[in-house]
Amino acid sequence: MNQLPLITTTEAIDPVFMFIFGASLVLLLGITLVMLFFVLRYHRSRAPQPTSQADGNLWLEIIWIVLPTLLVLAMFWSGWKEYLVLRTVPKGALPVTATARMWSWEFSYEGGKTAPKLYVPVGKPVRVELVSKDVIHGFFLPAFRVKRDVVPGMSNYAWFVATKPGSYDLFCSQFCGTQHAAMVSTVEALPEKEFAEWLEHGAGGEEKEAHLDGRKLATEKGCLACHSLDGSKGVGPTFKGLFAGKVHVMKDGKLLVVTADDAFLKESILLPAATIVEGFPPIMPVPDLSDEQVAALIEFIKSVK
Ligand code: HEC
Ligand SMILES: [Cu+2]
Repeated sequence: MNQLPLITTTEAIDPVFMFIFGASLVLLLGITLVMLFFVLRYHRSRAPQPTSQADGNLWLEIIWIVLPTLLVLAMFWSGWKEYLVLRTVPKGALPVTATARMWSWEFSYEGGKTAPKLYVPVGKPVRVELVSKDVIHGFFLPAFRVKRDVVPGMSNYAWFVATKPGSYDLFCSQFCGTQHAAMVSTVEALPEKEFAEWLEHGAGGEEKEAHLDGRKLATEKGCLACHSLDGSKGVGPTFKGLFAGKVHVMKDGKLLVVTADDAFLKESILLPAATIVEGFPPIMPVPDLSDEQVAALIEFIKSVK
């Protein structure tokens, strides 16, 4: 861009890809053509009897050992060199934490701002810390040639730089459960000024407030991946008509009928394992939520009638 000749992850990876792809293509065509030629030239109708018997050819053998060895070493070397680019975060990169959970992404910035999309400034490298709250997810940015597993309990990272403003796909590349396909988001690359504005104020204030919007929160925190709002059974029970209704639960190994009041909802959200709704597996992840967020979620669940 303007100052340093910063090599982007795309610039690092594409030549390696073209080299390996090109070498494979040349070999594929070369071997196929020679094979076809031999099949025709030495067809039984043309050459009914073997005309020569070669026991070996030292030079041929040396060539077909040395050339492929050099070729695969060259592939390794170019791949390794550019892999190091992927693993070496440029100085001054913007730190962002990507939190993956079944089945959503949350991106948080220094200063506490969070967003369901990965906002980044154009021209500035971004270091993404990869955190999983439950199972193995995959952080995949095809446009930037970045793909890295997000493993629970393991510290991992990726970096990239967007050189043009725009919206780029962000996928989860590891099959992580029934709603895996819904685990999509985008990288929103904004010009540096707009990004600074977004981070500081503007949309910032709104988003902070919006955080207490229960519906939005339920989407961002991934609740709606498991809980429907229309009465249909998902991975978990529907939120529709849940409040004040009767729920059959397993608690301490006993089957009970309880009323879904505030206290029950709160416990169900904060300690999912304490009471298990009958007919559902005990797989709800323990969310990490502030008290206000829990209150907003409960208000939201009450509103789904
Ligand atoms: C991975 C899927 C999954 C996610 C994500 C999830 N839940 Fe659940 N949830 C379940 C399952 C399964 C149950 C039923 C078993 C149990 O009680 O633990 C459940 C039960 C509940 C209950 C009790 C429901 C009832 O009918 O009595 C509430 C309330 C609830 N979840 C709220 C939430 C909220 C709020 C979030 C988001 C912060 C959330 N869940 C995220 C799977 C999920
Ligand atoms: Cu995933």
